[in-house]
Amino acid sequence: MSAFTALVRKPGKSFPQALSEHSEKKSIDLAIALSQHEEYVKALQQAGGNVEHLPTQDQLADSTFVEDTAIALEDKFLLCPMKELSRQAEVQSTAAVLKTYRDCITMGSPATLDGGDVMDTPNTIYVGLSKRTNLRAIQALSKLTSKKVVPVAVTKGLHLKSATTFLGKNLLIIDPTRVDASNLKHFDWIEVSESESYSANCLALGNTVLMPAGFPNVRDKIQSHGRETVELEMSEFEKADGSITCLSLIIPRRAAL
Ligand code: CIR
Repeated sequence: MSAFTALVRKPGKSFPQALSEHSEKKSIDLAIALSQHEEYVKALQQAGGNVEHLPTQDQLADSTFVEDTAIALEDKFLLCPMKELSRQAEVQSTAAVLKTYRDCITMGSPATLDGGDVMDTPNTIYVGLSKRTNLRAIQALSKLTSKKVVPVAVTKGLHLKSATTFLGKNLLIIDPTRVDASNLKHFDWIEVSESESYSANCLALGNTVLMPAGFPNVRDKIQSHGRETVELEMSEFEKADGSITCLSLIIPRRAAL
């Protein structure tokens, strides 16, 4: 049996019009993005995942970033009340599949939440207070889980997980210039510099860490913690302000049963 299920969605025809503040957003190449997405799917499978493709949504430019649409809680899924109007229709499309696994709930206005702001760890869920996620959502989330919910202010960039991701066993990879890290000090850190900031978004799957290609120093540091790394070309997703975790919604086996 697979260790986890990963929901993914190929970029659709309108992906080059994705929301983005990246300076090269006008040069997004759909064909390259599709081939990078294929490699991403292969990496998920090689890490032991069962990959389920959601239907492609050609009209929804950001729909390949499925992580933002929902969160796997202990016994249910939370459908995210996304702030960006152009992204809200993505949620129902993800929900149609999630409902086949577990119950889905949501939270009402004025809460706004993107999955990219939710960093789950064994006992605590850290949630970015960001351009997309507000305090009302964090307060509402704390009533839906037995874990502690701790806000982390995002001072630069889109989401909390643009700045830091949890690699398991108390280890974070982090660019501390982008967040208020005072609530994250008890973790061990792999600290990346501002010029390496894009590599702070990694996806840990058991002992394997998926990371963006082009950061050899960061790769070596991750390997020095005994992890295997898989480097992926992410150029087209980076131009759309997206990174490694954004491209999948991971359902751990316990939630997929
Ligand atoms: C957006 O601005 O919503 C998308 N272009 C990028 C979303 C990236 N998602 C993520 O970091 N979880």
